[in-house]
Amino acid sequence: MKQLIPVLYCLVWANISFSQTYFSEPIEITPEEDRIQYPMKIHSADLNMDSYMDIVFIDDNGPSIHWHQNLGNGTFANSAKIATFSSGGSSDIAVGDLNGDGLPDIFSCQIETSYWIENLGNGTFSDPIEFPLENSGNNHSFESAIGDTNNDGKNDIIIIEKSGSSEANRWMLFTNDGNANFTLT
Ligand SMILES: [Ca+2]
Ligand SMILES: [Ca+2]
Ligand SMILES: [Ca+2]
Repeated sequence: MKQLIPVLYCLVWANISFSQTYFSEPIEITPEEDRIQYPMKIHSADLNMDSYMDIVFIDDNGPSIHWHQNLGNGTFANSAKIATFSSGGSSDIAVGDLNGDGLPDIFSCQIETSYWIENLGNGTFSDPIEFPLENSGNNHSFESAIGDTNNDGKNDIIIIEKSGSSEANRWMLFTNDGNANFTLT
């Protein structure tokens, strides 16, 4: 057993030493002239279904949603605007197929009214479609996630609605009938 201990030690040391992951130096995605003032809430998703993961994010000055198309050679296109909202402020975005056509759509959690944006394919998107969520009083929707919570194969939406007090904060689940018709559960 005594002879085994140094061997085991070496094996553990070697495993730790050679399993580390190293990353390259940061690569600048946006040229200086393409930078926006208030970027926030970034997501990675293949929006145009070309097998390359694109980048989608919020510009809180507007507010609006933009994406960088992944050009597939380690570079990204300049940002292109997907949608602009007339009022309120953006607080979060989530990405997932909401209408069952296989194209990832975008959910935009706005402080006053929330929306989803249908992915029409080939890097084009619908106008924002109002989401059946009525914020009231001091409550505002702040965080969101898309996922199939009841395992029926249709993506649902989870929203955190914040208020001024912990008692009034709400975690809400909206189930999806598969055609982007949502019901507060
Ligand atoms: Ca892509
Ligand atoms: Ca879709
Ligand atoms: Ca579901």
